Amino acid sequence: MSQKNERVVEVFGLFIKHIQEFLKEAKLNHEEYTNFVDWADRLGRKGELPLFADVFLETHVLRAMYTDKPGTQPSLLGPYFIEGSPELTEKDGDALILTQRPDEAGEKMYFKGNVSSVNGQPIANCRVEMWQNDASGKYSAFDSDAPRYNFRGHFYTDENGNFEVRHIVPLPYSIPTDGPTGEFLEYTDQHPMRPAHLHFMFEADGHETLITQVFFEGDEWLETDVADGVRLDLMTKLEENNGRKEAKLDFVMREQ
Ligand code: MBD
Ligand code: FE
Repeated sequence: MSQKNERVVEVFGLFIKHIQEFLKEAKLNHEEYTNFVDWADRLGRKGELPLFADVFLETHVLRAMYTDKPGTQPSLLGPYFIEGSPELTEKDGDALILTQRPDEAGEKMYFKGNVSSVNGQPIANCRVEMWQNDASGKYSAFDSDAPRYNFRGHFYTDENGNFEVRHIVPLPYSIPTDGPTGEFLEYTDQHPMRPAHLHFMFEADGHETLITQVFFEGDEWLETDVADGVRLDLMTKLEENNGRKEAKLDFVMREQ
């Protein structure tokens, strides 16, 4: 980098200043310091830095940016998004079927959404990306035997901003506890659970990309989500209709 970017200089300057203040305030002795560096080194080597950051830091960035802003609250992108998902084409009635194996475990559900703009207009042809974990709590492409794009896909809203997807009911699950992130949870006396959730990313012309999650009323981990990703406007309710499990939620995108 030949030309220094002022913003980068500012951010890294603040980062080192606050790390130094942390060392001072915690009165770290030398042994504690080397233990801390060792922990951080193992966190990186195990590939858990994105996990750790998204669980303990990402929510604070989003709250600072979006609290009290109009439109649907963003939530965590998290460490388990990958590029290149297939466009969904197969249907069950009106519902697109989210990529899955023929004998996929889990309880079938149907999710209906509507995407509109803060100006009140429905957004047609909005690109909707969706991903979730499977019935064993795993995200494809991460520590999972499932095909790379299992439970990942994208599609477009209709002329009224509507979409419908058939997938499975996501389950509450544990972030990995067998590595340095798990150690941190023990040191800080926290459980590793996230409430069940669906991931969404909405992209539409003239609008800010909306990355968010959907949560389910009654989930026992809503109040203590280890990643603090729950927002009031991201709650849906799983309902039984003619023997079908269904849920729905409206999403509102901010203009650019
Ligand atoms: C997840 O599934 C997730 O969505 C986040 C934000 C962090 C860890 C695991
Ligand atoms: Fe997730």
